[in-house]
Amino acid sequence: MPRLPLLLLATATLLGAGGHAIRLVPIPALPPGTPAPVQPLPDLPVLQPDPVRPSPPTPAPTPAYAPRDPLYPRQWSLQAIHIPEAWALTRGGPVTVAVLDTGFVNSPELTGRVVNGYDFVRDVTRAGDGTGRDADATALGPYAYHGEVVANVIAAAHDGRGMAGINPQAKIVHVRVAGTDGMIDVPDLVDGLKWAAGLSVPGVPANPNPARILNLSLYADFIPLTRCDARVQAALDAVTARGVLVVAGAANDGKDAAGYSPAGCRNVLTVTSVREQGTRPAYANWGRTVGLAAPGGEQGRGITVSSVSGPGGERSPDGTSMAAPHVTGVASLLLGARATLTPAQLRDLLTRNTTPFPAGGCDPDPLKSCGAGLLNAQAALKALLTPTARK
Ligand SMILES: [Ca+2]
Repeated sequence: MPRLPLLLLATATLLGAGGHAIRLVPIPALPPGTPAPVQPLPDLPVLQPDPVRPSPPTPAPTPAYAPRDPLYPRQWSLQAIHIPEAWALTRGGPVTVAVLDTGFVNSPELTGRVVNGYDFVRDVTRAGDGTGRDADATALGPYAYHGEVVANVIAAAHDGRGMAGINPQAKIVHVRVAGTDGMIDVPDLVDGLKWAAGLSVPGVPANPNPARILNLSLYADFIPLTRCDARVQAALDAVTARGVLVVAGAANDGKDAAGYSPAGCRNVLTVTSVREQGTRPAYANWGRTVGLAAPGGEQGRGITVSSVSGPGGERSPDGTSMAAPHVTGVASLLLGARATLTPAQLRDLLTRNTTPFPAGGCDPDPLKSCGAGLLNAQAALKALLTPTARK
């Protein structure tokens, strides 16, 4: 049976490849080392101490707060989505987020908050670790950085080193679904989705750290691109019924996202990418299945991130892979402020409290919609924390 691959979303790296390739541009692999031990985190309570109250105590606004992390002044994407103003409302909370991607990298940005989750890559050749599925999700191969930088956008520490993440208290569970070739078998993705949300998967121990949000910076390359894959849809439906929000990148083909999986599926919040000016780069998918846009940048003006394997400890990738974790990070701020929010409530808060695109649209062609608007963390949090602003 031919493999139906999923490809990770990134169009370029610091090395630059020219054009907007679907595949990741190879970079030097992480240096070989001993796989890091599993670092289980305690189960997180589902409820706040007093979930009935309209909102948890909100710290006094501190608009002057700015992380001292040296890359922060170059993190234009955080300004674009009003993260500094959001940090005046909340500095985050210990929400568990699963990153279904290339796997575990022991990033100093996530010390004490990252879990080496599970390796779902069954194909021994593509796994590159001598085994099929196993409990070590360590990322291997030239794309190992991909899951690392996605996680760092969401959760990097405000520690005076590297970058600043959106929710510096979030806990990351790395679920390895991509092989060393950066491709993903659909059954591995389906099982990874279920496991990440705490659902049972035959032959795999239960996830001790079920996530509230799943980040999918990946997409299917099915030909023809006409529909959502039924297996992926069934998994998305199951995890949503469990109360878990799924955030996915729209993909980097410059085409209608409706034909892509998971971007074109139901029960997924699909995110396309805009550049700093709020307009759609040519690579970014579009259309009615796109929920909203977030910064994904473009070549020469990517998303600045910490990366242990990057030159000088940093990278500037661009693509819808980078847009999705901005939404995931803000969703985790919302869940940190109110743990009882459902996936539907999170979607509404995120898509109904956006910044309008310049001149009314992200693209001169009205067909090429980027969804409800540009992610706005401050507006979404205000809508949550101000009862009169809610409907
Ligand atoms: Ca940092």
